[in-house]
Amino acid sequence: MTISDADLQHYHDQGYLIRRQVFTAARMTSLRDAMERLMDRALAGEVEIGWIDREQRLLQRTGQLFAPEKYDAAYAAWLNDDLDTHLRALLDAAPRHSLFGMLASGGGQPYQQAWHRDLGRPGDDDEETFYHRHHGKYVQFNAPLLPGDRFLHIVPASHLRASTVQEIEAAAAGEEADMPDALVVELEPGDIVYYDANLWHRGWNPAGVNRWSMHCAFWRADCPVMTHEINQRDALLSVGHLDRMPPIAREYVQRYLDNIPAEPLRLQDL
Ligand SMILES: O=C(O)CCC(=O)C(=O)O
Repeated sequence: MTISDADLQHYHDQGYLIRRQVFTAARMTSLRDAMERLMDRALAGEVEIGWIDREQRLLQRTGQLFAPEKYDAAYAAWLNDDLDTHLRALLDAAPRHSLFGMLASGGGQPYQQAWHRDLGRPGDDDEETFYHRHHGKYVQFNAPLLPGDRFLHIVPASHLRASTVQEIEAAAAGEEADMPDALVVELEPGDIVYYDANLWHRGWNPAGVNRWSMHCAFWRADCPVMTHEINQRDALLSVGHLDRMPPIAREYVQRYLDNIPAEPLRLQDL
């Protein structure tokens, strides 16, 4: 489960790192079972989630899986027992919770994102400085629970440089985009791709093939919680909620709660 120096070098140079077969089949089953339990609870009216097709038990992308009504011990056990080692190495610091969710598609419903950088500002004068300022302080990942996940497209090594004219045009072209040097990330259950969310990337599943991919983000503990993360605070503070978590996972959430400033800022303003 370790991240080697060569892995770190690749992650920082290329803006992404694929680790293959680092989670057991049992772990994957435990996470799929958690999703089945979430759908059971939703069908029983105990929690609200979005549906692609309720009758076929096809849930939509869902976020905030650490909130009390969506929480499942399987997520926290995964973070506690498997992910923590990777995240500490990639961030070179104690990580804090930021986003914990799952990307989902299926039922033939197309899912076609435009190329984007999550927090970026393509074309701005200080674009490159902005990326350098934040790189390494946060990490995002996709980890598929279903086979044949070919739905994340990236432009390797695009995370620390200004966008080219062709990239900005490709982003504007939406579904018609022709992105130079694009790479399809090919993943199977047990694999994970860590990436800098400012890498040019898109989710691309035009045929609406069934997809479940855990999609989570973490920041270094000393990075203050920002406006896009703040809406989870009250739910995470629910009485007794933290007590349900194993120690390391609990610390992730506690570090988030401990680092909420009086006036959260947007990342763009940090
Ligand atoms: O679908 C994916 O793998 C990428 C998702 C994404 O980039 C986003 O929601 O911003």
